[in-house]
Amino acid sequence: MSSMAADNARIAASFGKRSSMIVHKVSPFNAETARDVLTGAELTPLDAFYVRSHGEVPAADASWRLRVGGLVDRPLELSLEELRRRYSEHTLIATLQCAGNRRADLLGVRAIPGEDPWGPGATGTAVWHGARLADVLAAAGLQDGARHVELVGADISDLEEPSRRYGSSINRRKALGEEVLLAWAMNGNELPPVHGAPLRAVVPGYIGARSVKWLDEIAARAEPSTNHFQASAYRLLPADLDPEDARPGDGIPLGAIVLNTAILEPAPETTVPEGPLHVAGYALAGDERTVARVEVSTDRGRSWQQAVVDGPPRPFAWRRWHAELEAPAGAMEIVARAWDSAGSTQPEEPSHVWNPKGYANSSWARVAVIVGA
Ligand SMILES: Nc1nc2c(c(=O)[nH]1)N[C@H]1C(S)=C(S)[C@@H](COP(=O)(O)O)O[C@H]1N2
Ligand SMILES: [Mo]
Repeated sequence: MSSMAADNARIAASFGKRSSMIVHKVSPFNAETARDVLTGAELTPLDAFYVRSHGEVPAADASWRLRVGGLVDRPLELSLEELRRRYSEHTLIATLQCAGNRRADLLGVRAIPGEDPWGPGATGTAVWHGARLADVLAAAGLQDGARHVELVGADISDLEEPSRRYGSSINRRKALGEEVLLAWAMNGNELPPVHGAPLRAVVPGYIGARSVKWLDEIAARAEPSTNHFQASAYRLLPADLDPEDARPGDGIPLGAIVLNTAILEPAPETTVPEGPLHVAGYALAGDERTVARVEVSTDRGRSWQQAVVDGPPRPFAWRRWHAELEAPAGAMEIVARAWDSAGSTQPEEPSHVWNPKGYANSSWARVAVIVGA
């Protein structure tokens, strides 16, 4: 192991992660899951689940309470024990995916200063246990004027001047969806510190940024959150706007995930033997849509072959897929695209979706390999 790889392994281990994690930043710790782990199982193991954090993991706080306020009739303050006792526990398999997933492919179009080159591993699927946000809001008495629900965490991001806690918001319709959980457990284990212990929001079908970790405040509001991560970051700016000139409120605020797929196997820029070739990946649809079909092509989309898609179609979780191709000797590009339950499919090229912060790369998955000796 090189000394850099050894350093990364040591840092990953200090956050409870295995050594194959691809570390993008040490402080705050940001790391993506290796391709072979994603192909390996429907549920991503905890020690390999990606981490995306904008500030350091806040210190555990024995006096932690969840406060629910804003436009509600009965503000609440709950310990974890009270939350678990008063509201029924629900279980859901849901995929988290960062809006920066597959940004690396956008970097080939034009530079994206200040953002890390995430590959296809800024995503993972877990079984979450928690209370429904809708049940807690019902107990608090959500007022008619509350059109948005703000979720605030205990961590501080210095991206804001003056520094402010991480926060985000979702609209009323989503907040009342039965899939949105206040989760205290992940894959049957207590929520790990780096994933938001003691409590995090899980907003299935929405970009990861809305699933606020270290959650301690919920506020019903008339307007979307003014927090940096709602008003300025995680917005799709037009391609011709310099992000330095962008003002809060510019661009399209990202909520629902945009249909996307990734090829995990074979790995890019590798040499594979001539003959039958196993291709595998995942696909994920946004909000309540499901992945209906996945196709692969080796002639740049002139003809397509159906992939075998695992599991029944269901919202909020990825569907893993695989296909067996015939690979003739020479250079080959494999592309893949998904279709969702609304009949939408994906744009062809990264340049078709390039945006100044490099979010929501929904373009065809592409992997170039050399077949043969
Ligand atoms: N409090 C807080 N919540 C947060 C973040 C953060 O930095 N602070 N990052 C968000 C982003 S951008 C993503 S993609 C997911 C990542 O969740 P994970 O680290 O558990 O995989 O958490 C979201 N929730
Ligand atoms: Mo993210």
